[in-house]
Amino acid sequence: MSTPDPTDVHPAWLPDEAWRAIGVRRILVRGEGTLVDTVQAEVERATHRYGGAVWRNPTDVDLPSADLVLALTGAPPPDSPPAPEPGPPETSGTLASTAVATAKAQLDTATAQVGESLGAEGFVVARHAGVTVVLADAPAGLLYGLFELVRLGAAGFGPTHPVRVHRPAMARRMLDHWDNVDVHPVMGQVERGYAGGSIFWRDGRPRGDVARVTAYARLLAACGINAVSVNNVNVHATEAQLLTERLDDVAELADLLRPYAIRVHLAVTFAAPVVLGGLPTADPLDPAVRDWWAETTARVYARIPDFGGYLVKADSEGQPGPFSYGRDHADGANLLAEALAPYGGVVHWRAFVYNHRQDWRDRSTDRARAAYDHFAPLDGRFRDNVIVQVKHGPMDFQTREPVSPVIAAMPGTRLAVEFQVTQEYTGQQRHVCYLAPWWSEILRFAPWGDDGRTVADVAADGGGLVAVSNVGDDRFWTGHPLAQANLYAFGRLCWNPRLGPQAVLDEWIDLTFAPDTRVDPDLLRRTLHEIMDDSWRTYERYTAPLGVGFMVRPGHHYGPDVDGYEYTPWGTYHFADRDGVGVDRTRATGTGFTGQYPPPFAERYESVETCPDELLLFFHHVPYGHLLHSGSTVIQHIYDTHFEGVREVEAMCRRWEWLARLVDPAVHARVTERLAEQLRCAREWRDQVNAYFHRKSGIPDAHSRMLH
Ligand code: GCW
Repeated sequence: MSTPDPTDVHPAWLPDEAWRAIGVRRILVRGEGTLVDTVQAEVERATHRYGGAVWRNPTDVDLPSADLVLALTGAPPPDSPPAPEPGPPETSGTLASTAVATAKAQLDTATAQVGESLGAEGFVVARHAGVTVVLADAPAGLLYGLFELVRLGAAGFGPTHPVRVHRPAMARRMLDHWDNVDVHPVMGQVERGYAGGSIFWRDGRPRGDVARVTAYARLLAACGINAVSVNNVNVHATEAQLLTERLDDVAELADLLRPYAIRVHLAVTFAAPVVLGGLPTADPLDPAVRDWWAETTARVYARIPDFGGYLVKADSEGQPGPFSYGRDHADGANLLAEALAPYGGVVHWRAFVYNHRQDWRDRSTDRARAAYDHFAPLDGRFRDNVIVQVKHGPMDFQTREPVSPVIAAMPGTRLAVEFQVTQEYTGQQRHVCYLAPWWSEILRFAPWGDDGRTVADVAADGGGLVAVSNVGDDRFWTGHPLAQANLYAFGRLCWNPRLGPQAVLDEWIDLTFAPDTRVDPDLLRRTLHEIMDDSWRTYERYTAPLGVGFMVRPGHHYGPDVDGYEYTPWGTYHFADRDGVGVDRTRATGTGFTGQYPPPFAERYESVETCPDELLLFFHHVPYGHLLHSGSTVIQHIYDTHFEGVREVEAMCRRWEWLARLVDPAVHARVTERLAEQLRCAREWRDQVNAYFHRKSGIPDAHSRMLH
């Protein structure tokens, strides 16, 4: 692959045009610190372009009137008006000072009512007497407030509106890069990466692309991400050294991400005391091992004082862990947590632990059960700076899975929920698959019943949300330009999980597709919605049916291979025979997995009567003639959805053609090329899945279509 020209990188959701409404203002910036410096630099860049002006911490009383103020609440307001009394103050200061004082008074009233302050990252936006005011208690809040204004665009400078308070739902909003430092012989530079090389590393060294990493940091801050883990959770020999002799490489990245309020985390190997420290053991209860982690961690913080913490994949898919020493995951995680605690760091300890050397003949072992079986009994034993990081489903980022029962099983543990923005199982950024509707469904899921807490609540009270990044050195960042929307949406849902996926898509469209290229803005918006809103369900329709999962080509996981994983050790089976298909995970006759859910889901999933159609084959083995709630039989549903899915992709292709004159030609060309591949691949899925089930079942299609 040729090296991309760094000047040619797509601006994603921060094109210059998105700054126009801000860039024409006369702006006061109030406050001190690195992040306020960033705010100033950002607005200066915009005003240079669009003709506005910026003043930082002005002291003179004769300030020119400003129409945008970005201020820390602790900073003295412009020309120091008298402290506001409740209600709009009667000051004779400039309009800007009046607006700030008014916003502050409104804020005080609002926070008194809610009983909460803005916190470390919250902010308010208000508009009063022709002045827009962003106030924050802490610098990060000011930065997020600025990006909210970017989102608002001209609407942020419209008619007066009262103070609006914004606070993130999740304290930590994290992306994990599965980036290798060395190119891995099988997995390449980025494991499960579909957007070229790593933006951090190349061929065993830091890539040193300051502009690219800074641009990335801006994009992440603009959608609310505040933590990044910079190397793969499968920690190989070179990557292990990032913790010790190659710590400077990590520090360089931390320096680039810090101005955008992003903290660096590092994936470490549990065997580090052996492979890096030369100790004979990594036993978590061994005092020498504890000392090694304490000393090593002290060195990390001496070099990177705001280091976020460690991320660990242990006893999983060949990674070392505490099991080698007869210890459990609480022993392992607490060891690292103890070393991090003095500095306020956290350990993200992944719950993705299962037997990947299963005998397919063994019908009693169920991979879906594994995370719960390993972790639920440990609830209450983890230190409070341990975050158990749970994949959202019990298997592995399939197109459809139930929510992981672990999320409801560990009330005494801080949990983070892990998503996969990189589209390993959802079309690998060659297929359009807008994932926010899927994530939104998961985040709104209430495992204890409709009146109970949701997955988002559990994450918000615990360790927040994490996702595997989909970014690489591709000029569009994500390979498929429309996959940028997934990254943007993940950040926004971390900030506010109640946002509707379509509203988030609107934000992304407005920011990304600059208004002056829109001949017909409504056509562009409508068409993108038509292509993207339901694209996850379209993908589901032409791939593995009814929640059964996998059926992908082993190894690279792209394209259909119905039996590809059927007789492998990975625990990913569908058990199709001539009579039926699906995995019996009931308590009555199957693996008992349904029993890991609290009522009502233990009951709802147990019965074929109440199990939702879309998860039927995840929980039950049923005959092909089984009647779904939809009124269709399982076999006819398989045929119908596969034909329908391909038709929907054909419609996507046609719709995208209509946009030829409305979007940047380079974006248009790239998406066109990807859609052609999506269509080819969707047809392949349709024909292989339909032919497979036709041959197995011998049941013809009710509509006599070609089944091959
Ligand atoms: O889905 C699997 C992927 C592996 C990945 C693993 C994990 C980083 O195929 O490539 O390893 O999940 O989540 O650890």
